[in-house]
This record gives sequence, structure tokens and C-alpha cells, in this order.
Amino acid sequence: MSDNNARTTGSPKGTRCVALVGPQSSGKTTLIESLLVAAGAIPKRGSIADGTMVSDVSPEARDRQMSTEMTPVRFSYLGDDWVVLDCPGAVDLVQDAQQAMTISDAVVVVVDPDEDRMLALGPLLKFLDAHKIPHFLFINKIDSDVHGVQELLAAAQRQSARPLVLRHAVITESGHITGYVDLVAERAYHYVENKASEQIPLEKVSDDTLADARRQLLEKLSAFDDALLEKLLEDVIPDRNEVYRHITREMQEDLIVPVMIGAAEHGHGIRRLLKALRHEVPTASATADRLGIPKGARVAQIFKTLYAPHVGKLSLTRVWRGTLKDGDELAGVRVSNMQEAAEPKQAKTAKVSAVLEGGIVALSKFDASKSGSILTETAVVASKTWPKPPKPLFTVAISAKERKDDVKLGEALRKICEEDPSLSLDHVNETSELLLRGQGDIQLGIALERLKRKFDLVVETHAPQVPYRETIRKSINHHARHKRQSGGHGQFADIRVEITPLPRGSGFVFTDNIVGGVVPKNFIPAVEAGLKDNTTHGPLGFNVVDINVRLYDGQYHNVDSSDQAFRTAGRIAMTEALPQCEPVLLEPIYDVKIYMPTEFTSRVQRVITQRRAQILGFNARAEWDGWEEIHVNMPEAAMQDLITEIRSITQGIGTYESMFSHYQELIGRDADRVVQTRKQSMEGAAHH
Ligand SMILES: Nc1nc2c(ncn2[C@@H]2O[C@H](COP(=O)(O)OP(=O)(O)OP(=O)(O)O)[C@@H](O)[C@H]2O)c(=O)[nH]1
Ligand SMILES: [Mg+2]
Repeated sequence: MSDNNARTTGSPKGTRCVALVGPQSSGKTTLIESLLVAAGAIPKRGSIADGTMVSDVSPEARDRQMSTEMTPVRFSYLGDDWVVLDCPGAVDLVQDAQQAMTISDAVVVVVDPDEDRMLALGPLLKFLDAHKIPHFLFINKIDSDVHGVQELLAAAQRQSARPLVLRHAVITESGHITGYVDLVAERAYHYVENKASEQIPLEKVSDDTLADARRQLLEKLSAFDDALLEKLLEDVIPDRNEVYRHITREMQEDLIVPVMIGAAEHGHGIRRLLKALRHEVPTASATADRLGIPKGARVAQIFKTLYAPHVGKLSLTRVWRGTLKDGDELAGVRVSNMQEAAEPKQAKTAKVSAVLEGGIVALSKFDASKSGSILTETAVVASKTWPKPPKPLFTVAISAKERKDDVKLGEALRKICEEDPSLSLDHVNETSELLLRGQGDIQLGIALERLKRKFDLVVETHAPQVPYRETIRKSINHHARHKRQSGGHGQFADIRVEITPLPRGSGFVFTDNIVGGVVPKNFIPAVEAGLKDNTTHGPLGFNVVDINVRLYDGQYHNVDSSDQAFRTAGRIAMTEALPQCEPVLLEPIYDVKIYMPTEFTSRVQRVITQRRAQILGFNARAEWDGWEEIHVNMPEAAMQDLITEIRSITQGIGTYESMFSHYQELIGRDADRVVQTRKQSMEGAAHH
């Protein structure tokens, strides 16, 4: 099949890939606009307000004026091919960012020039260091009121295990940063609005400041190189190219983090960033080696799965080794109909006939492979470095507005969860609810909009029901008789049972203590079935657990007794007896560990105490400097929006892990309220 419009994507030198990440709203999407302008790919920056940005193209992103999914954007600069992955900063959407970082050659962490907000870098830098992913820090928005770059650097350094190496000294005029000195090149620049900076004489900056900043930079580099250290000790000034070499090597090995400054919205510091990327970001094949990607003539990796209406499943894929052409085989599947995966779509057709090493493309037909899968010519290999999805923190119950859409809904949700593996589905028998679990209300809100847009599904959601249960506190002996004489055949069954409470977790136990056949053996299963019939709705309206029902006596009639009669007697026994056994509500309790930087511990403690948490202990969080962990038992009923509140008081980075622990008695006003609500909803259901 020949397609005259199809093109080759990538350049023979190989395409390099960089993820832009960082706290929400730090300016990543704006920075991409500026990078595209500086590279000559677009004439001017689009605007968030008008929805004319190259990235953030989905309706979900446009409506919210924030990034709601990872978006690949490609451009070339001075003959090099680039794909930049614009990642959402919202904490809910961390999975997309982690997947993007995992397949990138380097990462640019974009931050606000705000000391207090540097805390939000902690979890992100931890991820980068754990995976040894080379990264830069870009301090954005330096056009706003910046108190001092050194203070910002110090605050950021507290969040980074790797030394941060500032590459610029700033030039300040009447309190504003108007330019910078490149400490390696030893050149001074004055920012020009939306244009390349203008070189100015170095005299503009004091010698002392400059010497100081330069010494700091060299000292940090020399920690990883003895020869450089020796030169410094002997006051020998290393030459410029040598310094570049050190920076490049140490950045590529994730030993240091180069720091640059700029203002995306004004085009400041953009070309400097582009040049650093050009000279310092490793190649795709170097990254493939770092990741342990198998060697081969053709190896690729799926890093994101998308379902497009009418098209089906698309697998965004990076080509790690070799060139991928139409007609080639990957994992035994013939590759065809490759589509351009990255904005902006410059060509008339999005069709691609070949992808060169390092390039990114959307494949169809790889239905059996999930994100993370490595595809060689013949096999699918699992990735060892692929980020495991975080455990769910926020849940809604979901149902189709129209009954007839139930099957369609299940199918669509499965796809939505495959697109974003930090979402999951759970069908709970006890409450008959379908639960969509994820990372927070923002993520679930976006997922519901996608359901509507991509699958034309209108759904209803509500907070999931808490699976309360009930048990009894008092033992009782009860006599139940079922007798009916109507015309010919009558009905007769008579039983005596003893009901006793059991320890938590015992469930419902039936004991047969009949001697001498007073209830014939063949009727006993029917008695047991009758006793259990209504235990899903005990006197308080919930599932009855942790009781023993002992059948110890009874009577029967030769003609009138039957399975059906004994089953009815069993039901009668429970309905009459249970209300007299002091029924009591049981609520599910979770074992929860809440994590936050130490400065937030007391505020978090206050919040969880209001949520009936029982504190079991405080600890330093293992391997997280400056973080603490509060270990609590907490009722499930108090956990629905727990993550939202924890985030709101911890700059979005506090989090928790939870596991079901046990059921516990609930009494008093809280219990009355639960029973009351249950009664109303059951009456409501009975009316329908
Ligand atoms: N003052 C100033 N504001 C900026 C700069 N860069 C971006 N902004 C503003 O910061 C806000 C967020 O910009 P985005 O580019 O959407 O930020 P983002 O990091 O992509 O946001 P998320 O993807 O939602 O995490 C917008 O209001 C921008 O106008 C800058 O250099 N200076
Ligand atoms: Mg964005």
C-alpha cells in the first residue's frame, strides 16, 4: 500500500524527548508556546484564555484552563528533532506525568519563584532520583516579584537529594530581574520581550558577585571529579569547554541538577534553555541503555493508551532502537496506518510511513498491549522500570442514567481505566454499587467528562455507601412455629433456636444440635436457609453478622411438614427474635497512614481528630527527610473526601495509604442517624 502523503517523522540524528513537569500552574504549557516561538515553529504564543495554545487541546483542558493529560508536542531546533511532553501538574494526574518522565531522555521541572511552594517539589524530585532520570530545574515567572534567587535555590535544595547547580547570576535593576550572566560562558544578557536576549558588557555585574557565583558552581561540580577539584584548590581556572563537559556528564548521570531561570510568558531565558537541552540531553539510545531496553534492530515502547471515537485503541509509542516502517512487524503484529502522535499537525495528513530512532508515533492494532509494554520484533517484554499506579484515594459510585446503557458503561469505563491506570473499577456486592476509584475529585471529574464526550454516556454519581453491618449483644432462646390449615394439605413446622453473639469477624454460624430426629434430618437445610433468608436486612436494615444460631429442638407433622414450612419457620424465628437481642450497628474501620511534611503535622492531626480518627502513633516517614507519618484507625464513613482536605492544608502533597482493618460497634447519635437514613432509603426503594 503506498500513500503519497505519508511522511517520515524524526531526523537521522534521532529524536530526543523531554518531559515538562512541575507543580500545578507553574507555567509548563506556556513554556512550550515560548519554546515553539523560539524554535520558529509558530509565529507567536497562543493564549490560555482564548484556548489557542498548541498543548491543552482537549475540551477538558480548555474548559478548566489547565492541563488534564500529557500532550506530546514536536518541533525542530537548529537541525535537532524534539518531542516535548507537556504534563499536567495537578497531583491527581501524577500517573500521566510519571509515565512521561519514564520514557523521556531528560525532564525539565518547572517551578514558581516562591519559596513556600518549593515544598511541592519533594515527591517529584524523589521520583526522578529514584529512577535516576536526568533533570533540569527551570525557575519560571521571574518577571514577578522575586525576593532573591539564592533564597529560592536554598528552598528548592531542601527538597532535592542532588545538588542544585545555578547556572546564572541575575542582573537586577530597581528591584526587577532584567537579565542574567551565564556563569559558564561568562557573558551577560539583557532580556528582550519575546525575543532573543541581547548581549551586554559584563561590567554591569559586580566582580565579587560573579566570582562568588562561579566558585559555587565549580565547587558543586568538583564534588564528582577529582581532577577538577585539584584545579580549584590550586586556583587554576578550568576552561569553558571543560566546565560544559562536567555539567553535561554529571547531569546525564543524575549527579547534579542544573538550574536555569526565565519567564515563559515573556520569552525570557528560553533560548538558553533550548541550548542546554541541545547540548546536554542524552540521546534515545543512551536512555534505552539506562532503562535496560533490549537491543535489537527494532524496539519500541508503548507509553500511553488512548481510545479515540470511531478509531479505537491508539498506543502512543516511542521507538527506542532502529527505524519503524510501515509493514514492519512488532511483537508479531504488522505495523500499518501509523499516525503522528505529537502536536502541532503541520502536514495535511497525520499519516506517517516511518519513524526514526527516538521518535514518537501512534500505533493502532496493538490491542493486547498495555502502556509500558516493550515491543521487540517478535515479543512483548514487560518493563521493569514502569511506574506502578498509585493506590486509589477517592471514590465515587457510578451508574448509567439509563438502564439500557449499563453494558456500554462497563465497557467504556474499562477503556477509561486503561487510558489512565491510576483509575480502577470495583463492583461491591454488599452494596450493589459500581465504584470508580482514583486519585481525587479533579481526576474523576475529568474521567466523567471523557465518558460523555468519547462514549456519549451520561452517568449519575454519588458518594459510595458505607457497607455498615449489624450484630447483636444479647443471647436469646426463641420458639417459632409455622402452622396453617387451609382446605386439604396444611403446613406445619416448629423449631427452637438459641441465638448468641460471636466475636468480630465470625460471620453467620449455624449449629445443628437436634437429637432423636425431633426435626428430621432432611428438613434441617431448609431451616438453615430460612434463618439466613433475611439476614441481609436485619432489624437495623443491614447485613447481620457475628452470630451463632443453634437449632436444638422442634416438632414436625407426618403429613403437613415440608421444606417450605420449615424454611418459613426459620424466617419467622429470626424476624421475631433478632429485635430482642439488642441489635447494634457495626462500621468498617480502616488502618490509615497519613504522610505530610512535619510543618503540617499538627494541622493534619486536628483535621483527622474531627473525623473520629483514633491515633495509634506518630513516626518519622521512612526515607522521607522532613516528613512525618500519623498512624490512625479511621471509620470508612469519615474518609470519603479525606484526601481533598489533607491536600488543601498541605499544599497538595500530603497523602495517605489505607487498608481495611475491622468492623467496630457504632452507637449513639451517629448510629441513630445511619439507621434513620437506611430506613428512609429502604422505604423509598419499596415505593418504586
Ligand atoms: N508572570 C508570569 N506568569 C506566567 C509565566 N508563565 C506562565 N504564567 C502564568 O501561569 C499560569 C499557568 O500557566 P500554564 O502554562 O497553564 O501552567 P501549567 O504549568 O501548564 O499548568 P498545569 O498544566 O495545569 O499544571 C497562567 O496564568 C500563565 O499565564 C511567566 O513567565 N510569568
Ligand atoms: Mg499545563
